[in-house]
Amino acid sequence: MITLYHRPNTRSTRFIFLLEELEAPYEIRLVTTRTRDGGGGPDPANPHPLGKVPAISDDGVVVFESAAIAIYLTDKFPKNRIGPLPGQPERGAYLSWLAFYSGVFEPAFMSKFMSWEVPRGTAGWAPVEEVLAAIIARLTQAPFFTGERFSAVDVLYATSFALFANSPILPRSALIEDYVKRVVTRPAFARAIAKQNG
Ligand SMILES: N[C@@H](CCC(=O)N[C@@H](CS)C(=O)NCC(=O)O)C(=O)O
Repeated sequence: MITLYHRPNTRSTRFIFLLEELEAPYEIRLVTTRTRDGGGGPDPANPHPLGKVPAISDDGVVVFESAAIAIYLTDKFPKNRIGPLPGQPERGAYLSWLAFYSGVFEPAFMSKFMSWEVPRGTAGWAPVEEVLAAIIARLTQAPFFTGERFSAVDVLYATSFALFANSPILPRSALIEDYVKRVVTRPAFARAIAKQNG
């Protein structure tokens, strides 16, 4: 049984979406975290080393950080083919875009949000415009990051894009809007939203 350490309306909500897609047995454990306004605080029950969400425990095996949790869960629950497995050709794109999400995409948006100049050639990420161009190039070739099939990669990117939909830090793109629609109209997304308050 998977335990998801979760706080509503945070990055952990999309793991309810993923668990629903996987039809995995899971329970939600609501925890506190620090909040944007300086309130809240880490929950001693949460195994994430920084007290962040998401984290999961699989009968005592702890996994934290979104990309790692995505890989762990899709490897463990392969029935619905939500993540390419080792040996499948799409596995390369799967791992690459998941790592890109944590190491490039999120820092790029945070840089833009904070108006930081990205020291190109030194920072491990790149300006958001360049990152978005790479994503648009990928989604011009195929409907999803790994190709023709929806995967956990799309859970991370599409829910992030949905969050930034009306923000000036995300330039408008019909291609991205269509992509987000393809993902958030999935029934598992609606189930996740219904369940996210515990
Ligand atoms: N790098 C983490 C980010 C997780 C994260 O920052 N989560 C926020 C909620 S959206 C959080 O728990 N913040 C509380 C804190 O920073 O202590 C991941 O991708 O899983």
